[in-house]
Amino acid sequence: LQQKGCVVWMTGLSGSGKSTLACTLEHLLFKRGNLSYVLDGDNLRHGLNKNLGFSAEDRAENIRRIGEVAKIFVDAGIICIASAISPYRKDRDACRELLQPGEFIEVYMKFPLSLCEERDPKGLYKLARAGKIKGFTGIDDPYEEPINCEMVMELVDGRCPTPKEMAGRLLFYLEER
Ligand code: GGZ
Repeated sequence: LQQKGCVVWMTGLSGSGKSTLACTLEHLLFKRGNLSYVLDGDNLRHGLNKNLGFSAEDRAENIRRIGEVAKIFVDAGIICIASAISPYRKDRDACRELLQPGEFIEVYMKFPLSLCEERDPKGLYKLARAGKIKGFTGIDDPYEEPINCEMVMELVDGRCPTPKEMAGRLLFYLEER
């Protein structure tokens, strides 16, 4: 049951599987008796961050708030799983700076835009391609890839690892640390 708080920060395009992986990891941790909490960008936009849109400034403020809340969880000894596109490197790095070395585990969901767009769980890519949503990440808004992140999730022989496989890998990482 022993655990130390940390932040598992998932970054990547819409439809890259951040929320699903966050949820799967939370379940795995719960089964092991570890306390965790998911901070999901899209969910928080209904409450804490409901006054924010998708301009670079608003995304920066969105990520700043998620980072500050995540820090509170770490202080409480909880494993905080954050999932937000967090497209700007400097915003992610600022969240890392709030924590002690080793407490911020950045996970890049490195799946091709074509795959995310094919999934299109909410039909948002379709709307973005039709010009009905402006400034959609990956379409007409930037995504800055991590340079030195702790873990990269990607295709293996053209196949996407399952959420369980990815969560298992993360769990192993957390156990080792
Ligand atoms: C990107 C958008 C946009 C635009 C609405 N760009 O896949 P989703 O639907 O459920 O999650 C996305 C969510 C992004 O919120 P985040 O808080 O993660 O974004 S950020 O970290 O960049 O602040 C997507 C939906 O909101 N969505 N408009 N223009 N995603």
